[in-house]
Amino acid sequence: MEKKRMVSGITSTGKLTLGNYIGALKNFVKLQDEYEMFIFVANLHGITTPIEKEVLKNNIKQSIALYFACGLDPNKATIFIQSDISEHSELAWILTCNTNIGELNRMTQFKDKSSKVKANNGTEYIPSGLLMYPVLMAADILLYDPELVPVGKDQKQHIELARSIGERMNSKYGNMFVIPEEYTPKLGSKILDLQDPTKKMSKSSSNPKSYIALLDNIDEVKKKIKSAVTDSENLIKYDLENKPGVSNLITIYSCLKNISIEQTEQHFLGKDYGILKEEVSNEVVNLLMTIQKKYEEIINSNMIDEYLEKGAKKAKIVASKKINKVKNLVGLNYKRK
Ligand code: AQP
Repeated sequence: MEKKRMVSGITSTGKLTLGNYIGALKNFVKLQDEYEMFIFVANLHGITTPIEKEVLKNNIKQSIALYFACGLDPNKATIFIQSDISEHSELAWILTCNTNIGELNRMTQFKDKSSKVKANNGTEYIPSGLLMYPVLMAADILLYDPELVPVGKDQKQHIELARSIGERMNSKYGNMFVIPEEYTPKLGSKILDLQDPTKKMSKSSSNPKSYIALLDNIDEVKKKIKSAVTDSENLIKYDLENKPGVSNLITIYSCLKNISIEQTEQHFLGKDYGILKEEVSNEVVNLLMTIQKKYEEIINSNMIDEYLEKGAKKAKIVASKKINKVKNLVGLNYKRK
């Protein structure tokens, strides 16, 4: 039986976090046997807001090495760098011409991120990439005809947009794209900021204490978890609305132990926040030590280039076939009917 296809990527805006691991990478690894996976480093998305050249290069290399260190297998999944497959940008333009500005203005992430840019530098300068990036994301997806797109909660609206654009193109031009469904993990689709647990843990946060990077120094990680915001109740109970900090620690523990929230609550019954933090810390540290050991082996070898070449070749075959079909259907190839 043919495997179902999945596609996903992680933006190279910073150092990959525990949120990226639990919400994305851990699931990619789990699903790579069952699905035909296309996983890329979203470096074109990485330049949406200003970023130093050397920082970007470093983020790309680190991300790829971390994909492998976390367990993605180049013999199972097709792993590549987004900008190596020029069809992503080409399709993004064609989709842009079939998208309304109103649809993009409504995106919650655009509203959030554009208001942050304004607040940070006190000007009205908003990079147009912030508005347009969901269209590039739609292209990233539709190019590969996946049945499923694994995403965290915050990306749901963008998947909806990709579906709308795909459906619009299909009804305008004929059978162009497979319309994908989103795949959201039941648990861990939104790991929260350690200092402000009303927000998502984010790699581009200006406060390093608010996130755990997979390559963080182990002592720093312990300190970050120790100083994670909780509440004064000293009751280990999952209640996202009233106890977001504690609920976040419970979620992290459950995801890393592969147990349910109820099992975690049961485990910590009658214990205090000190114990909760200590045990969460032990789990995170064990995970990070394993990842960091593998990362060191990979980053210092020439495996990365070899694997990427292999991944890009496979991705290119699918992407070039699709872009040709799109160009023909849109009428860009004057020789084709
Ligand atoms: N905190 C999170 N909890 C669960 N899942 C998360 N993801 C990201 N943060 C969390 C999931 O990881 C995948 C790749 O996301 P991304 O890095 O491309 O973009 P993002 O969602 O915008 O993540 P960041 O860290 O907040 O990026 P920046 O700082 O650049 O804006 C997605 O599946 C995402 O849901």
